[in-house]
Amino acid sequence: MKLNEEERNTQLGPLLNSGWAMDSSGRDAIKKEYLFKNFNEAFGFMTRVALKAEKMDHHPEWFNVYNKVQITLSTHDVGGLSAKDVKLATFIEEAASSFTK
Ligand code: H2B
Repeated sequence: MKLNEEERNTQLGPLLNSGWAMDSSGRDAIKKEYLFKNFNEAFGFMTRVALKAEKMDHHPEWFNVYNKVQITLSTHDVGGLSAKDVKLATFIEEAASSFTK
């Protein structure tokens, strides 16, 4: 199910205040760019996220160049943002914070 307005305020709000942004193309998706010290740190982070994504059966759209990882989250099955995107984004925030920049 797509997030309703109340869920957007209460659940999406905190993420939008911590560097996540609505997709600028108007698509119902959120995105954030993370920078790491080097490729090793970036890929270590991506590995943690990949394992979580497999467990959740919910996968990020992402792009990596060296120490940069750009992530977009949306739920393809519902054509927009769902609770799974909030859950994965929250995990991603935690995972990123465990790597020193
Ligand atoms: N990831 C994302 N981001 N959205 C989905 O709708 C989705 C997914 N669906 N991962 C899952 C896999 C589905 O395609 C499989 C068949 O369970």
